[in-house]
Amino acid sequence: MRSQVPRINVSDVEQRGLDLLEEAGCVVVTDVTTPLQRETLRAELADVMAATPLVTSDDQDAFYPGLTRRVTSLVANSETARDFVMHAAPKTVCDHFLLPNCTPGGRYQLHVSAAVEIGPGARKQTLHREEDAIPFFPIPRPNLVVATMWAISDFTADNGGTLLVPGSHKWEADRRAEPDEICAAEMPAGSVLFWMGGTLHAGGANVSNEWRYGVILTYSVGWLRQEENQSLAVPFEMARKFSPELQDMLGNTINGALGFHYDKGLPTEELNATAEGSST
Ligand SMILES: O=C(O)CCC(=O)C(=O)O
Ligand SMILES: [Fe+2]
Repeated sequence: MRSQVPRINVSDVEQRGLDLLEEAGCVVVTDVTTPLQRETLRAELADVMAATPLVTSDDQDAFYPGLTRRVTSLVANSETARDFVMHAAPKTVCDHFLLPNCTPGGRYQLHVSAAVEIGPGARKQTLHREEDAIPFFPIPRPNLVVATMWAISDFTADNGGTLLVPGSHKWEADRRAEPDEICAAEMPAGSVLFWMGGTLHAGGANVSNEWRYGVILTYSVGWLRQEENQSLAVPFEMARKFSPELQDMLGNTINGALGFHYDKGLPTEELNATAEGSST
């Protein structure tokens, strides 16, 4: 039988979602965002999306396929994306899978943020693991990264819905996925796909006439180098106004001694030195 991505409601993340993620390495969670949030996010990102050209390369080995568009720095670009980053559903998942692998008293952090559009005619991405960027640890390995894809439009097998290989987070590094082990995460707008840093996946091919619009947010243990440099992505003056929790999530904190040796204090103290109040 063709494999499938398990699906649960947002109210079941703690009860069932964690076990499903452990077993399958991926799960779709429905009813996470409202239509108003998705509309607001689209409006907040509209200008930067319009100013960002489509990938035009037809290089079949390129990580980003042609006819796709990718806008990063979402924390700086969208207040709604900030709410997504700090949402209770990823918190439940990351507390469970990442916190045990953080330094004592340390945290996990935002690793990558991007709005990803896949246009009609785009080819599929190459299967990969989010943890491919991290050397040294043999695969399978302890959980270092959790990934989420927020469906802003519907995701279908035809419009580029993310492809997953359930169970592959437990595979040896050199095992290749057979065609019947790969499935598309079909989900209505408002859902969020979660997958583990070790799970094989890819953006799907878009053979439809519509655009697929998703927001990818990934999280990593705080002692890792972030894939997206959040200290540069979010201007200092802006980060100062954020809540302490969001500032920490951007990596402006210490993890054991890591991050400590800047003026021998908490980076957030420096960040907040002249803050005139904070809000998310
Ligand atoms: O667009 C997608 O569905 C997946 C994107 C992805 O896996 C990535 O950019 O790492
Ligand atoms: Fe990926």
